[in-house]
Amino acid sequence: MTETKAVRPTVPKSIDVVIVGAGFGGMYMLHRLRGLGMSAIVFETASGVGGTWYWNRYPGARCDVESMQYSYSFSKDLEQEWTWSELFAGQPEILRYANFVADKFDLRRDICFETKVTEARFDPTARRWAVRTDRGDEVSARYCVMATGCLSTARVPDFPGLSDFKGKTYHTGYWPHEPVDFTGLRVGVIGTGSSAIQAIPVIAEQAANVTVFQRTPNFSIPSRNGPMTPQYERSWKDVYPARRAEARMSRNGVLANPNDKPAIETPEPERTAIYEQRWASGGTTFMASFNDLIFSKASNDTAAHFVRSKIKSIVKDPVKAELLAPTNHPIGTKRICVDTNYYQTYNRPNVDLVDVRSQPIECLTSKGLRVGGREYEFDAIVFATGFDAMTGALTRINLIGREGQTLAEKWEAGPRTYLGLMTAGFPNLFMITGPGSPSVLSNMMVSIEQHVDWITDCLAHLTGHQLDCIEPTSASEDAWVEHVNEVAHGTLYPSAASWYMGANIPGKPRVFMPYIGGVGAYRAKCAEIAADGYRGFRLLGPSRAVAAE
Ligand code: FAD
Ligand code: N01
Repeated sequence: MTETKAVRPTVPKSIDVVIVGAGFGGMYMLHRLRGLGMSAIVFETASGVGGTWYWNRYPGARCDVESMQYSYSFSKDLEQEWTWSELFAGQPEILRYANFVADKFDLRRDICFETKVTEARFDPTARRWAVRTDRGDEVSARYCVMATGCLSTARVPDFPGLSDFKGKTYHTGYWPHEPVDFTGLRVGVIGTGSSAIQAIPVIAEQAANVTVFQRTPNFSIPSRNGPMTPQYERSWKDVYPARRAEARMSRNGVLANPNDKPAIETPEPERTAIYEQRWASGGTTFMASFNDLIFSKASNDTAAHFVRSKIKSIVKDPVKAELLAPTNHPIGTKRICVDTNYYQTYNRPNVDLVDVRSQPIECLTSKGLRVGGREYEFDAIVFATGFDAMTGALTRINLIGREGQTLAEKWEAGPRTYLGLMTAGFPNLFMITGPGSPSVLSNMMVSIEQHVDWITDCLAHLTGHQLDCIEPTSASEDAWVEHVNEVAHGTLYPSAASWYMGANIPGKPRVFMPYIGGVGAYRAKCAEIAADGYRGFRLLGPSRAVAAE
């Protein structure tokens, strides 16, 4: 198992499929395409596989879906062979797993690392994509699969004076490969999302002091992480196929033991007892305490109130406790966080909290940053400020469709897709976990495998029927976008200024991007559409040109 660079493959002039990205999506896509006998090459900006787990090396980074579930299911051998050391694996172990998979399936020989795709232009006559990279590669591909990731475009806000700061700066999503030692340093952390909530407790153990700049407090549930016991591992491995099948048809791709009762109809003290039980067992499945938490504000309030009281019972300083208790969004409508000792960390004498909602960060200075006229001095600043999520990696590539329109232009008012898999005007271009699919609202491993399998079946269908072109119709796309919106607006999600809504990026359209209809229901829909001859798509054979509607 290695994290070493492979020999760069020779890029052919012409190929069946170009895959962009070598995270878990791109890696599995490559494996499946080889199984179909199609030629494929992967371009990846990083120097190794793993995507998210290659880039996000910040202290404390780990998954919050149990590792027995946050892992590939496609290979029975792999599933049995690999052993996780903790219930929720840390980033180094997940990266080792990605490298183990790359070795086991000999993936690197078709991956060009340190190569960014800069442009892909569709030629409607040849029905092929002309793909270009920053290394000067030019390749003509029948199909493109964008495995570019939903959380792969790290973003530092445009603070005035950004380049004035003389100390070290880091972004959680673009962390150095060499160890970062904060011992004895004064560290500022901007942001209190999932990344910050994982990083702050670990940084605070090292640094002389940590000052956290919080714009919006988040709800966080203790992970209750621990070592993987052989018994627990066996209890999964013995019944893996059944558990995986259940996860695939579940609401979020995670076995959460959902309670099918509404909170609002559950009397006290039974309701609180259920929250206590979920809090004690830990993790994101807290949101499965009742079946109406994302639909009913009154129900959601009971869960939010419960977590706020937990925060206030942990954090000793009442001013900090008040600041840390979220009140401006329903629980779960911003990505719920999972932590190890996050709230407890604020009881340390070396950790301070500054509210930057009432007074935003004015600027960075040579010594630190300024808020409310006061300068805070630091040796290092950590930007835990998130990503241009879901659309950022796609719209940064100059993707030019069959009528000359770029994807960025087409999505100016928000992303538009059919099933989150394809977008009209861009034939033969697939997206893995694209906007309009359950994606970031799910166990991404389950959603990645579902998309890769669907795309593989689709390509097999096209080849088997002597077809070479597929594109959704505008009508099917419009109907899907409307459905995605309708379902989202039937929940509390759109009421939060979240990155799901594009709200973390000034000027980004406010559209709820993922599909909240549920992983199982969505899978069934995709399968049914395929079985119905790819209803809503236009499929063409070599003899006809792609017709505009
Ligand atoms: P990525 O892993 O993001 O890989 C995409 C790759 O594409 C990147 O390596 C990128 O460099 C490359 N790329 C992008 N654009 C280009 C280009 N133009 N040219 C070449 N290469 C390009 N999900 C869960 O389900 N459970 C979790 O517990 C969980 N924890 C997470 C923790 C963190 C810190 C983060 C940031 C995300 C987490 N996620 C989690 C979501 C995570 O992103 C997915 O689980 C999964 O790893 C995504 O895999 P991917 O292959 O789709 O994308
Ligand atoms: O990013 P975020 P993240 N001034 O966008 C703040 C996955 N993930 O990297 O909320 C001041 O959530 C911003 O404030 P606000 C997971 O899906 C999973 O933490 O916009 N503050 C927020 O507090 C997650 O949701 C794990 O008001 C500014 C923070 O920066 C996603 O990745 C771990 C600011 C950004 O939080 C992204 O998480 C890590 C400004 N100008 C990540 N701009 C798991 O454990 C932004 N902020 C599974």
